[in-house]
Amino acid sequence: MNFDSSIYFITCSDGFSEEEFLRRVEEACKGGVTLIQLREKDKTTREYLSLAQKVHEITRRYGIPLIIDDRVDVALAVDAEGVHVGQSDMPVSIARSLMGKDKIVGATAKTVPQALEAYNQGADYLGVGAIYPTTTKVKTVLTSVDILKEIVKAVPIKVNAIGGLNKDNIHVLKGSGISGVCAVSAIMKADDPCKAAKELREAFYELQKD
Ligand code: TZP
Ligand code: MG
Repeated sequence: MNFDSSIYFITCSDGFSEEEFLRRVEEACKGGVTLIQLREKDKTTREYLSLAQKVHEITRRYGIPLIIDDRVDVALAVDAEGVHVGQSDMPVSIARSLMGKDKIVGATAKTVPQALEAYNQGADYLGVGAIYPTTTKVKTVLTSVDILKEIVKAVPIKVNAIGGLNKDNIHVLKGSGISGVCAVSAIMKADDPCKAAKELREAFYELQKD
């Protein structure tokens, strides 16, 4: 599937009512995010499924592909456009065979060998980071911009940077060859998620200029 990973918004519903969470997701869509990942760590399967259906109803209206974090079953159940797997989740090859060739399969990679393995197993894109320390709950170590650049050179698929990124710090990624930036807090926790998405978009396109 063809997709644009340039402004990849990863959600986190912690601390929001469902209504407010869905409002923020829709505002981010209005602001021009190009890809959305539903990322929930503490929900039951039923809760995850229910939220995924509601988010998919929004993203469909905006023509933005929805990626489900970790859960191939949830992705298939809501006919999401893709799934994202980390290093402790289902291997990319199995996720790919379950999702089929037309869906998007993304993977987390922090090293060149991990990136090559994910690519060889059929990943469409990689998320690489954390570039900066992040307050979004995640067990992660930092990945340098140099490693990010090596990964971009090593694989022919889209590579996105992730971790603590916002409109004011993504300039460090200039010249790295990335296809996009992933952001949770910069959009999710913004006073105005629509404006935040727009600003991140502008900053990213500024970065892409020669
Ligand atoms: N993987 C590496 S960093 C991260 C994930 C899921 C979280 C990024 O969140 P934020 O709020 O954009 O730093
Ligand atoms: Mg995961």
